[in-house]
Amino acid sequence: MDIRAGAHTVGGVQNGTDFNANTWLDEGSFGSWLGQIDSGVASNVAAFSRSRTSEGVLLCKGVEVGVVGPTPAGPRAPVSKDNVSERTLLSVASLLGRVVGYAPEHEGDVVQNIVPVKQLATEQSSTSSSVTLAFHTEAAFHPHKPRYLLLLCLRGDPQAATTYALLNDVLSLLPDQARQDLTREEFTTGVDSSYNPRPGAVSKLHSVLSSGNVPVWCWDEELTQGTTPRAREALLDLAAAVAACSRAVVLEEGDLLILDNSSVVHGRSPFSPRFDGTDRWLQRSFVVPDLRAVGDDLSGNVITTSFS
Ligand SMILES: O=C(O)CCC(=O)C(=O)O
Ligand SMILES: [Fe+2]
Repeated sequence: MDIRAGAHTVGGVQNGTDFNANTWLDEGSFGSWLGQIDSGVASNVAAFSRSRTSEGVLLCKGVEVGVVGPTPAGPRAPVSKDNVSERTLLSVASLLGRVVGYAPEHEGDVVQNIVPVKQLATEQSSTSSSVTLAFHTEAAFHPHKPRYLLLLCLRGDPQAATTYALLNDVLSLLPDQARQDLTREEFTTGVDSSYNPRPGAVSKLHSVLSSGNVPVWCWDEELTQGTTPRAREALLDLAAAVAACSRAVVLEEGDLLILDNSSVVHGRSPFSPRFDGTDRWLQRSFVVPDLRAVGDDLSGNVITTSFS
């Protein structure tokens, strides 16, 4: 972790008023920006995506975010900024696979503004603030969950720590019995409220750990439930192991944090926003390895699976 990459300079400031990141991605017109990604960032990202042994976390420092106006009051509120951060984020994300949005979430935006929303301060969602955001695999309930998520910090908050735990660390602490029990398909995960689910909607039965050579993790501390006594017992062991090897990073302006959603769970500490345009502001993008696997649940770059 903590790979420091050189400053990323991506050309002139543009007026963002008519800029739509989804359209831009659909047209593939960011191709010319790919060549402008700082070579240190590009090679670190490429090595990260190739490595079977990577820890699953890459932090690039000093990434250019352009001219950033006040933090908006919500993910889809108008913003006053140029397009540099969106172009940077999409260009780097496209090195890892196919960038996607999810229709119910932020209306399918491929670059999402993650900002504290006053009315949602206590929710278990990325726009909360006054509560601990529990550890989760991003969209753990989703059949087409992202392989990677990218968090680019436009404005930091010294109180807000992004927390995470690496599967390798957790496995070293997990009792053998729990590890075995977590590989059984005896778990369900509730559908996140941001996906407008029908009441009580849950995923199909799944395992929390895959049993292959390179284990894959699918767990949401709040939403994953065991359907048998041994599954529930194993979840308690898992939560204890994760708590014991939790790590944290306080994102600062120009930090780009890339998480491999198959081997890292993440969350966030509480913080106290002022809701005055100076609050923490991240931009987030999601990447899947291959759009073909999504089948019919796709419109452009937006995954349309419905849970309602
Ligand atoms: O705010 C953060 O640091 C992470 C929030 C989160 O879980 C997310 O954006 O997916
Ligand atoms: Fe998340």
